Amino acid sequence: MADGEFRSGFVCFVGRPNTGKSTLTNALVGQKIAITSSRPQTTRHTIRGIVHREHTQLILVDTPGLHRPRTLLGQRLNDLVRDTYSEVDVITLCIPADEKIGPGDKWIVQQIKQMAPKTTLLGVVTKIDKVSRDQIGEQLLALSNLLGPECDVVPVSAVKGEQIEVLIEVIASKMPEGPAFYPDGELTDEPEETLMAELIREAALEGVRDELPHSLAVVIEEVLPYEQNEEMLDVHAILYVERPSQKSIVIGKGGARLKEVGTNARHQIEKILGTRIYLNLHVKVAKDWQRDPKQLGKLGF
Ligand SMILES: Nc1nc2c(ncn2[C@@H]2O[C@H](COP(=O)(O)OP(=O)(O)OP(=O)(O)O)[C@@H](O)[C@H]2O)c(=O)[nH]1
Ligand SMILES: [Mg+2]
Repeated sequence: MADGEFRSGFVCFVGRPNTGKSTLTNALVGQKIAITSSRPQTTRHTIRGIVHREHTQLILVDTPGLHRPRTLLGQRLNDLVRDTYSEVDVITLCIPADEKIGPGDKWIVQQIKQMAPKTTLLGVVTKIDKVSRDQIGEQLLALSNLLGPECDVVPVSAVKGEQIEVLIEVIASKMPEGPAFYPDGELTDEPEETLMAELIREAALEGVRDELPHSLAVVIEEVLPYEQNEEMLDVHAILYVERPSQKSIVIGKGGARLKEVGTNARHQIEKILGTRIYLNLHVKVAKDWQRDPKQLGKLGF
């Protein structure tokens, strides 16, 4: 890049659920702004992260994983991702190094080429720390065949921090010239309440199985100054589940699980906000909210 030339723009990360999009977003931003988990379909809204470098500013848009939807929530999440195609300069498809490219990936590429035929498409092989060098090479070739010869492919490991700066340079090179969109130092445009709700959901996801991760939603009810200590915040949150049986699981014997979730979430929130908090968690049942348009509306979908 020539001296003095500043490039800026938007790039979204898309891919099947659980392919490492949010972990990569956090690694590129250099701070946790998106929650991650080993369960598919963790991300439920588009999250903007901002990367600042001397000659570039990249606005990353992390999106929910794309899959064949089984609930109204699933449909809404897919629509949300499709909406972002038209708003970005570069679309980056994430494929994990340790999984074969399949029909789900081909379907996503078809959709992108149909809906955003002129947008620059880039391929990323994620989680390269999990496989051998030979396997990385094979996956890069397979991804290149899937996308076509005009698209670059880049291998990365977000967990090991490998190739992160290389990926930033490759994305920056595809951006138009233009000024920064966000002030220096701003890492996300997520409201603090959303960050708090997400960190609570992440803590609650830890260790639960089957359908429960999908049934969890978190809403921040109130944030007040803490009465006994003005420097602390008093945060009231509700964890919604879909059935009474799930409520008992989340609360645990004598409230033990909920307490642990509260402690873990509190530590994470305090780290990110830099403020000490008092966290009140309540669990409520919102019957089948994933399929109910009214409930979905109330929960912000
Ligand atoms: N070993 C390894 N694991 C990774 C890497 N990146 C992500 N993971 C793991 O893969 C799992 C899924 O990561 P996420 O970042 O939540 O995936 P996602 O694509 O955002 O998932 P959805 O939001 O559900 O679509 C988590 O358990 C991560 O720790 C990586 O570079 N190396
Ligand atoms: Mg995610």
